Amino acid sequence: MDLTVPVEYSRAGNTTHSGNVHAIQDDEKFSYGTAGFRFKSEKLPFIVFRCAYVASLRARQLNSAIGVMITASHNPSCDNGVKLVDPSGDMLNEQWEIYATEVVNATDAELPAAVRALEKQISVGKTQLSRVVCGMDTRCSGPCLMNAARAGAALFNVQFDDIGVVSTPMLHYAVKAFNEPKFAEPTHDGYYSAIADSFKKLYEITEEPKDSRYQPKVIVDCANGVGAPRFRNLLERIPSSLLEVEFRNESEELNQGCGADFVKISQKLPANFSPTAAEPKCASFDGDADRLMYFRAKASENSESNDAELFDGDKIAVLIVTYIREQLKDYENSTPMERLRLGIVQTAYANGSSTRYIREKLGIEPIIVPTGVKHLHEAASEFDIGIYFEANGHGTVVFSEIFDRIIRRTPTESLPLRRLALFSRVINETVGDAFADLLAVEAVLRHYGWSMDDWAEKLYRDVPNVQIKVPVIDRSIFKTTNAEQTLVKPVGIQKMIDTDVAKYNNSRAFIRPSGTENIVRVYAEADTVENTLQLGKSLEQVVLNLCNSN
Ligand code: 16G
Ligand code: ZN
Repeated sequence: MDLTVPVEYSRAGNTTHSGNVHAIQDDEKFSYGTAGFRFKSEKLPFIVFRCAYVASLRARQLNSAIGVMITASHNPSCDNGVKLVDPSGDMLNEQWEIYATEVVNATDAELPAAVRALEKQISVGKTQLSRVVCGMDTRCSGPCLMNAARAGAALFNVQFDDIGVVSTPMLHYAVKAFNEPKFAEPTHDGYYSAIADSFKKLYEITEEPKDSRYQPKVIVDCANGVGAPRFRNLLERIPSSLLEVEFRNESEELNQGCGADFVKISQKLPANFSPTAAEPKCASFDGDADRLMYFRAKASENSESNDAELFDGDKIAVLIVTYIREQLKDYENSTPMERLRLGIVQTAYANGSSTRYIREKLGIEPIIVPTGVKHLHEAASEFDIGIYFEANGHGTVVFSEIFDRIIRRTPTESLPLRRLALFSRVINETVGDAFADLLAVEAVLRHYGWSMDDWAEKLYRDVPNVQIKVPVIDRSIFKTTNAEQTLVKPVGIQKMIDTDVAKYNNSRAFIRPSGTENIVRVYAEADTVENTLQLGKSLEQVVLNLCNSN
């Protein structure tokens, strides 16, 4: 194989979309983090080139389509990133994260040897189905990085499919569709129509309660990202009498003062949403539309207050599990012997009230795993119906083959089971998907005839909580265990956290290093807003003191 790397995609000749050369020093190291490689966009051409090469090798190994997504999600527009997607639409296998890291970190001189070493470790049989499927978000560095990916896949002559500007979940969906033709057509249209048709059919067989307070209208904050054009495309297939969507934040600065991450962390209304206007039901996507956060203006005596009341990933998860359980009752009553296993997966960021509600009211013991979709997805896949959501709005439901056979493929007269089958097709089970999740939430709210007030009052109320980012020089000194809820290093800090937490009622807190930024995150919750802020501040101080003393 000819391993001639086009000079613009070598470390030394790394060329940005503006045409500048941004050489990368040999000793600069990169690692495949929670969300792939994510840096300032000028670092990325050689990384994307090498990742696409790794993707093409994996595609040959598995004789399948492998995905490459070019996005930095909710990060600022000057950043970009790349992550690889496995054939079933899941996150990349962990061993291959290591391979990708090794290949990216080789110097230009070491690259041929690194590539040959990797090729030796895998066996390649038939390759006629191998292809690299690449999508990008709306960042202006995207097209140049798409070219880098095309060049990387070309090293092996692996077929390259540029599917253009898509949300991250659309790319995951397309990869699965390329590999499993029965799943869906691997095109934008295939994705839109599969989801929209299921939504419309579900709508038809759902009778809205007589005293319904449901409103078929949502105002969507698109984070000035890919959600704006692509969700508009999807909605062309859904009559506005079923669901009316008003779009905001479509074409200004990406993720600037808006988007799901901004709303979640600041608990404020995003740009262009007003506390005084009658905007009863609002939702935010993040830049690549794999997170969804519902919100509305928080009732306040101060008409200038920009505070938002959040209906976050936990609220969405509890709403969805309530609905699924209700639909399942028919099945459980008719076949008490063969139960479908239903599970809920959360992270340490889940609001304590949601975890208590799931445990005490729904009688399900939630599984808590470390942050990052791959951990949640993996744990949820152990169930026949696995619901996973991060509080930040990333989540979905995964369904087992048993579910597929019993619920989707067995003809039935039972309305609840038909609803459940359709609901499972509104959901994008490859990964959290803001569009699919929004349609799923609307379907459930309409089913119950619920307004936002109902959603807020009929399930559980959040305990006050706060998240604080503390910049640090070296986050690697922080090591956690117990799904990131306990700090084992630096030694002694966990004791300080425990002492602080014990001062408040209904309180919980943890400190963990971010997997995506050079910061440490403090999370705290307690019985009142004041106590929560105090607890958060005092833990922030613990980190600051530690950093100052080092
Ligand atoms: C990434 C993860 C998200 C996680 C976040 C945590 C994926 C697709 N995305 O956005 O799941 O919540 O990182 O960031 O895995 P942190 O480690 O900086 O808190
Ligand atoms: Zn995202």
